[in-house]
Amino acid sequence: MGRMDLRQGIGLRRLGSTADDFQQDLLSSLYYRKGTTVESASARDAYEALALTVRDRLADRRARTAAAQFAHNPRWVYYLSAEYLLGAQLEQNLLYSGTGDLAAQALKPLGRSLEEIEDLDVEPGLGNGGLGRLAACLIDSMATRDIPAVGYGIRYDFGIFKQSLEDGGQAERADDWAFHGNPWEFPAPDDRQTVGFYGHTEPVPGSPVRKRWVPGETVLGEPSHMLVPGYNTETVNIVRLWRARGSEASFDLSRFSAGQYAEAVQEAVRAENISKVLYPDDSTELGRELRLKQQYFLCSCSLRDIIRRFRLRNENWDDFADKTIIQLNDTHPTVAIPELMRLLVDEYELDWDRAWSITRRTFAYTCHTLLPEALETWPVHMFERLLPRHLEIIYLINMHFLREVEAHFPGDADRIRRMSIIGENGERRVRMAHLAVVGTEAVNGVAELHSKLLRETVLQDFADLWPAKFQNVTNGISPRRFIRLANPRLSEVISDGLGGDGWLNDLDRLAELESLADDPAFRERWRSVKRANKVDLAAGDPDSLTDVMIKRFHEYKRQQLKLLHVITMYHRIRENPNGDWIPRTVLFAGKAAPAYHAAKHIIRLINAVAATIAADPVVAPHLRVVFAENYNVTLAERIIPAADLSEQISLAGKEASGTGNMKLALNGALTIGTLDGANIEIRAHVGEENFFLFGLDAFQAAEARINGYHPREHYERDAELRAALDAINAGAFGGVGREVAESLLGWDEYLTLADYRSYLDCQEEVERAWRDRDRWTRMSILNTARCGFFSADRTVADYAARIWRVAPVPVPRED
Ligand code: 6GP
Repeated sequence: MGRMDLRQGIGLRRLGSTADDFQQDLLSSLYYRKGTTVESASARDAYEALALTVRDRLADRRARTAAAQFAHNPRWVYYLSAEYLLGAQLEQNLLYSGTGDLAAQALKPLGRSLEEIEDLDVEPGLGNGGLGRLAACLIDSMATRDIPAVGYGIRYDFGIFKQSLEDGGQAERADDWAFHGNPWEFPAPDDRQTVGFYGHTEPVPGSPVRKRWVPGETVLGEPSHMLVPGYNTETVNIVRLWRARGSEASFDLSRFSAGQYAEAVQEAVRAENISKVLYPDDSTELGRELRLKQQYFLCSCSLRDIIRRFRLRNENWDDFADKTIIQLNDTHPTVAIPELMRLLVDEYELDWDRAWSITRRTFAYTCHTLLPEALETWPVHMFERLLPRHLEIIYLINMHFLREVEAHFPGDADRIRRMSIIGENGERRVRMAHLAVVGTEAVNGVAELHSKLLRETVLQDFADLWPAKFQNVTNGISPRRFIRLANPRLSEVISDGLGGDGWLNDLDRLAELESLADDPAFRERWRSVKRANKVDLAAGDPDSLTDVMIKRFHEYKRQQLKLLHVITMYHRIRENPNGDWIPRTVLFAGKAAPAYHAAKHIIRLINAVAATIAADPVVAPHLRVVFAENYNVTLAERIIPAADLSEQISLAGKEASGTGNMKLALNGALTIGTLDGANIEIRAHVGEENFFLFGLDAFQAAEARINGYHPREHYERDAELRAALDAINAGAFGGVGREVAESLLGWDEYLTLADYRSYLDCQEEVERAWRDRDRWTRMSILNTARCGFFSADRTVADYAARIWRVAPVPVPRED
């Protein structure tokens, strides 16, 4: 394909690229689209006009992308995810459209600075944690690699709750992120879909398999999309988000007229509740019908949209899987498997075997956890009520599947029970992970250890049956978001060192920094960047060791272990006030699921310890504990560049991968960590000598559990540990935290006490390294230089080659 100017036919003017052009367009947006003038524009008017002006630059590329991709009729990647943590859009889109400088210029006549305007840009917090941010990084990298892709998700009215501290404990407020509107979004009401729930099924005369589903309730799914630009390429993909609405007929005028105002809108409200709120939970199953409703809503709308897109260019169903790969981001969208079967068999009248062969080749599944409580299951009776036809289809899938198991392992009834999609221990439940493995072509974990543990433990029976199906694709992160945008100072140093910014699309090039690790002038610059970032963050003395633990609060991640270390340091400093202490700022940030009381107790105790230390004149000069409220992508971008030490201290065998560990290492923080998740691969890349390792490995942890673990033995044996726990129990920290101590001494599910001594010893090694500033800086540079592997561009290349089997479709430039 050569020239492509889609404006030609309609005589549309091309957007100019000079400062003058940009300014004109901004003023015109202000005037014609916001209906205001330079004189009377508010800051928000200026923000929206700027957003629209930047969006226009990308809309152009979007139109060319869609034309090139459809002309090519490729295999599309459809990423199905209940969560996306996209991060702030303005800074991203300025960078990806190369208009940052133009924008700063153009705002001047409005008397506004770009920083002031950027503060008005609200991050859509449509996710909880790692899985949601991974989705955002992967769609960024798919666009950057010119892979035709659409991300599908839910446009929650309320995203992840806003966290604040009240009396040192977590308080939650609703996140009405689009209260002022969202200028980045394009509504596409013509592509709305109708989704059914409840009701019953009826036989179809003459067909043993087909059924007619008569839903008892229908709601509309209305899509809008946001642009997902690639970096340094023409491609602009989209993320399409569904919002639930009642039908036009859902408003009951007669009831309204009778004064029954609430009843009049009841149906619409019930429909709209489906996309009302993101479940603030990332590990435990809530068991709520509304959540299953959300999942089905996402899947049903998205699949119909995918089929609509397929049929624009194709006719034969046998081509469907060659043109479509649907990646399931964990089990939340797994109901897409029986839904595709239902559409193919009941609506498009394909026979079962043909439909099943298409379905299986269309889906792939990524698992993001090892926690048994995070493996979703739904009560059969709930499924039956909400999705009666899907349950019938699941039974049929299960029947065929169990026959296959029986053929491979004749007479192994126990295995059949273990593998069945329907769990029969106690209440009968649908096991979504089993359905996801059975209905897909590939299953992957997100780090080497995780994939191995999936094969050898959680999904072992399935790996026995289909060894080739199981793969590993180690996670990665967007270098644009997490280095270039988050850390402009470091980016400049890197670009100077490497002679250009080509590394942003080819992160392996960071390796060229290695030769600079011994250059004193380069080291000095490296240090001054870190210091300046700490000054900006203003969390504490910029010359102190900035020790950060930023992630969701969960007992397996072991914020409580970090806290025991802090309490021990506090005791040591008090006992020896004139010791040669290394000043430290310990920074925590993260949210706890609102119903997760144990995690909330840990937050409360952190803040109580912080207050006690701050009020202690002996200890405060050496040690400061900070809890940064409302951790989100934007806050992560401020903290990560300022970190010296990255805490990745989960119990080995519990963290699937971690991605914060990658972000921090890439920004030159050194990791103290266990042999868990991607820590193992980070250590292998940066070198053992540049990583602080401690603790049990996954095998030892499992063994400790099997042999009968007694946390009290550690307590009895270790005087400093005893002092820390006794202090909590004695009420030394405002009387707070006894629940934490009780759980650690009582059962200590995640072997915190077993790893305490090893962790403290390792922290002493950290301090030895810190005292030698040149050694530390060298280690820091080498961490950055050797982490190129953790680019999400590499992750996407892996998925494309091994799981999706798709190739890039470049979008021609304008000439
Ligand atoms: C997270 C995992 O806990 C984390 O280790 C991983 O890096 C991330 O996914 C991306 O793969 N899992 C979730 O957020 C989750 O909700 C069900 O898992």
